[in-house]
Amino acid sequence: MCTICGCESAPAHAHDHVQGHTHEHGHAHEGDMRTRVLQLEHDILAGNNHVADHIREHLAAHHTLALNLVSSPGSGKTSLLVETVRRLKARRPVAVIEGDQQTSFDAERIRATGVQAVQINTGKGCHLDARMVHDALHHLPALDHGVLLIENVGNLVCPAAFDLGERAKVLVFSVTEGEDKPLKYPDMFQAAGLILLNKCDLLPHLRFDMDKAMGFIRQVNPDAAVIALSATTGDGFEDWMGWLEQQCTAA
Ligand SMILES: Nc1nc2c(ncn2[C@@H]2O[C@H](COP(=O)(O)OP(=O)(O)O)[C@@H](O)[C@H]2O)c(=O)[nH]1
Ligand SMILES: [Mg+2]
Repeated sequence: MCTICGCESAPAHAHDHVQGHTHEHGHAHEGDMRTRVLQLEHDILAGNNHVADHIREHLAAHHTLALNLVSSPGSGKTSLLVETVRRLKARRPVAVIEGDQQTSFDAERIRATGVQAVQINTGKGCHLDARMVHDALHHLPALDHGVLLIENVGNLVCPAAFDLGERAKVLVFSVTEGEDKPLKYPDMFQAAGLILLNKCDLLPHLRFDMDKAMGFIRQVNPDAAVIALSATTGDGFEDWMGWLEQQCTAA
């Protein structure tokens, strides 16, 4: 179970048992229940972090840059990845891990570019965890000096808490979502190392206040790089590809 939202995610290395005492009638005190939930959450995240550290070591040994793309559903992660791998594949080894509850549509969109993709279906799960990524890596070749792009399940809540062994979380925030999302989902905006402001080609048709959005982003995350772009027109891609190259050098 995902202890963040309560959905039926299969946790990585979760301890199924939770210690906690019940009183004589067999009912747990409310305080005990809270302690048990916190302990379970702690165990799940600790187990996840352990696997994530292992992935990070493996990727570092191959000088592979891993990025975890997070966003709400439909903000343009797959469109962005398709355009990105098209530009990147001639220069570096690249592969994609796709996470969705159902279907392999996104992996098929990536494979159409000639780049390898593994689809993970999480079923009722609301996020990818490190164990899923670890298992998916067994289906991909080593990407020496290359890039592993992971598209997480569309969800602005739970994926914020799960380290997948990535170098950075890249948050795709499209201008059709409204300026207020950084304040409504601060954990995700805080967790991001880079924020891609997508669908900027639509700005003339929207009442999206860019200054206000930037102000809200800076309230919750003063440090993340922010790049405005459009996966449809390719505007802004030079900056995004430049950021990727810098990260590759660092990896
Ligand atoms: N106008 C416009 N539409 C976009 C852009 N990026 C994605 N879309 C559209 O947004 C919808 C969802 O895109 P998709 O890549 O599947 O989003 P995902 O669910 O985050 O992977 C699709 O209809 C895309 O064509 C963009 O930059 N501009
Ligand atoms: Mg997608």
